Parts: sequence; C-alpha cells; structure tokens
Amino acid sequence: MGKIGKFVSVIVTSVLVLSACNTQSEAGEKQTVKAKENTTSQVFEPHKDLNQQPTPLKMERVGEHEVNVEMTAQITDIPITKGNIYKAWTVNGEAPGPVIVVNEGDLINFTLKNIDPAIPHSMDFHAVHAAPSKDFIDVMPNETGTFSYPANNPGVFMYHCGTKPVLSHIANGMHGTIIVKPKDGYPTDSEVDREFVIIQNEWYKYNDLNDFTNGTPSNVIFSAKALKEGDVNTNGTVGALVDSPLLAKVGDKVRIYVNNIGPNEVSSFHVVGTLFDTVYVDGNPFNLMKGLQTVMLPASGGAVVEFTVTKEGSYPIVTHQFNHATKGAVGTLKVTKDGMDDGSETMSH
Ligand SMILES: [Cu+2]
Repeated sequence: MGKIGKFVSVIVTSVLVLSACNTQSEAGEKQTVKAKENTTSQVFEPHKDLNQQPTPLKMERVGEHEVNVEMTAQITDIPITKGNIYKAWTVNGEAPGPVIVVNEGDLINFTLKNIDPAIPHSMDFHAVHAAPSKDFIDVMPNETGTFSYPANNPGVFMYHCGTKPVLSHIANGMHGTIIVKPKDGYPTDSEVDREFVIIQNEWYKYNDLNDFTNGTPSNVIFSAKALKEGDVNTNGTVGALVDSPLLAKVGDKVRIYVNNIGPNEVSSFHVVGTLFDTVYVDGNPFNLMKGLQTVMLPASGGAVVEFTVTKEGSYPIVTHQFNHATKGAVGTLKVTKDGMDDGSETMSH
C-alpha cells in the first residue's frame, strides 16, 4: 500500500514554485477576452499562437486528512500522432491531465487557476460529494477559484472540466484521473510488485462540436501517468506506450489503475497473454471480481486490475473493441528477466 503514498510526498516536494503561469496570465490579460471562433480552423482567436508550457501540479498536504491541490486550465499543443499537433484545452498542459492521488477521508481544497485568456473553465471531480452548482462552477479567464469537498470514497475516478458545452471541453483535452487510496488499502497490496496508471481517451476533429457529437473518434489512445519520479508519463499520443513500453519482471504481480475518460466510448480493457486475477471495479476494494479476461469501463469508469506475468515477452495492452485499438489504443508491457528493457522488439497488435 505504501507505493502510491510515497508518490504524494514526492509531488509535494517537487511542486513548490509556479511562476511561469503568472507571466502567461498577465500576457493573457492583454489579449481580447471575447472568444471569437474561426470557422476554418476552429481555433479561438486568442488561442492562436498560444502554447502555454506545462505547469507542474501543485499539491500540498496541510493536515492528516486535508490536502491543497492547485491546477491550471491552459492551452497547450499536444501531439496526437507524429506531426499532428492538437491545440488542446488542458489541465496543467497535459492531456490527459496529471494524475492526482489522495487518501480516502481527505478534504480537498481545490484551486483552479484559469490562465486561458479566452474562455471560462471549471472542474468536476467524480471522486467527491459536492454541490455542482456551487462547487463545480466556471472560473473566468485569468481568474482563480477555490472549492472544498471531501473524498470519502476510495477508487479510480475521472475528473474533467464541466463548462458548457461540456463535450467540447472534455473532447478538447480537459480530463484526467484522480485516485483515492482506500483507508485500509486493498487486500492484495502486499502481493503487488509494480503499479501503473493507464488512461484511455479519444480525439476527434479539432474543436468540432458536430464531430464530437455525431462523428466517430479519429484516434483512441492509451497514455500512462507517473505515480512516482521516473515512471513513464505521456500525453494522449498514438504509439506513446509502444515507444516507451511499461516494464515488469517475470513473476511480477502487476497492478494497473485504469480509467476510461472518453468522452464518448466504452473501453474493453484487456492485456494479451494474461487474465486479471483480481479486479476492483471503479477501484473500490468492496467491488472485487476474479479471473476476468476483459474489464468493461463505461465512459468515465475506472478499475484496479491485477495480473501476474509468467513469461518473458511483450504483452500488448488493448481495448478489445478492436476498431479503437486500430485507431491507436494499444500499449506494451514488456516483461524481461530482470525488469529492465532488453531492447527486444515490442509486438504490435
Ligand atoms: Cu474547460
């Protein structure tokens, strides 16, 4: 159970200063705040040529059961495929946004700093009980909003911007995962050797609400988010988890915190060459299932899945909805004798 606990202290110590976004925010104030849509490229005028550098997540534990979390809404270029850059609406300059890890029973004091000069943004955490009309409200361009709510349910949950039209804000990149660690841990904590966070998301035509609503995704992608320093951390870029495979050692029990953040599609999460010994649906230890081949994740749904890798080789991670695997939702878990990358070919799927 201690593994993700360590991560929280790592991020607390690694995110002390945050000056870059002040500068960007001041620059943003000088730009026109009224959103103007360009019908050809769909890029809001103030977003043109705007590429705000990623902002480190700010997280600080201020009490035994209380954390302060600060995130930014910003505009940052994200490569979807090699050479295809998406001017994404992001949280902290990542899409999906950074993973947040808190403890069951924590009060979260959440601050959203909106450094997008053009449009309001907000934050909806699926992990909390809140009054949406008060706690998930819009934060205007170049303004900051702070909200408090308890995270009393353990699990793997989606977060996303909830500003209208919600579909545009999610599909343009404002989504991510929050893990609430169970008070008493998972019954299998002591058996787990490695853990990863994998997120599935979709990309559509740039900022095209009609395509978001009526179209099919151009790409469906797996990304990994780091639980500790040195872990693989990627954006939703096709091939990211094939180019940078996740690594394990023969005999390891692997745990994946998986979350399908959509916005629209279901995930049929599957790891080729193994079965899930243990699945905690939505990441709640109470929702225990055994021996599943594939885990069904509704849009926003999460799970903790655990499996043991018995042989050396590369294990494709897919959604078994294979039209989506073809559109990019494939990753690789490479299993070697010592858990180091041996440079062997990764199997595509
Ligand atoms: Cu937004």
